[in-house]
Amino acid sequence: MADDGEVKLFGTWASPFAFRVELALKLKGVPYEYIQEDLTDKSSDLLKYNPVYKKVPVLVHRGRPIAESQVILEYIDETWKTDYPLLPQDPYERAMARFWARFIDEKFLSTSWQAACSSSEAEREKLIEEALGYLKVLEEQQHKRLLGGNDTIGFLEICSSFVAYWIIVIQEAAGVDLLTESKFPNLWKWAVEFQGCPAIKQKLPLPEKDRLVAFFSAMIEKIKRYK
Ligand SMILES: N[C@@H](CCC(=O)N[C@@H](CS)C(=O)NCC(=O)O)C(=O)O
Repeated sequence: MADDGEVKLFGTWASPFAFRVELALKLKGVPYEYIQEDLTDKSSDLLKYNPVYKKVPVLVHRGRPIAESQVILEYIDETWKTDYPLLPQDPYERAMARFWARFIDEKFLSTSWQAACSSSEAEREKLIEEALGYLKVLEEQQHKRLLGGNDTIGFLEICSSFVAYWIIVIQEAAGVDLLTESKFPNLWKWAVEFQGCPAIKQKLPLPEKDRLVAFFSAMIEKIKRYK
């Protein structure tokens, strides 16, 4: 694909949100420059481009910044209309993809991360119960939509990479049990498929698990110390 103006992605290697954007750019075949941020010492460019949240990922296209991974994915899909659409063409299916992606971020992701970082046993148990409830919803209703029985990776699958991979890493780092094969066989099977999916292996391999576990263990310990 021709270079459609300058594209820069501010991210960091362990971020599930930056991974989403990088995978979308790779699937679309959009050339970009990756700027690796150190979140303990954020660059002045990151603070300039995302003054509201001061977080990665930020996509800068022709000098204009866009923050928030789901917003960025939609921008990418609308800007680079290649033969690889990320969102479904059908309006109802498109609405469903957005609905479930939002459910994953606003419900499961935030609750499971709080559970991983909680230093109070009682609070942690409560959050684990809540997160398991969200997984039950995904297990019963959602695994069929994910991957859809083929190797297509679209908006929802990209956003679901947190469930298919990062949560398995984070729960190991934090010593909590959330997504397990015995509790959620459908989701587990789908997560294994997702990790082995050729499109991911070829375009953007998932970050190495041991390295991620070590990274998140250290991060979780640090967060607990400062609570
Ligand atoms: N809702 C945001 C979440 C982004 C986010 O939490 N990024 C983390 C890295 S995984 C970050 O930059 N954290 C830095 C900070 O909180 O100071 C998205 O979807 O992009």
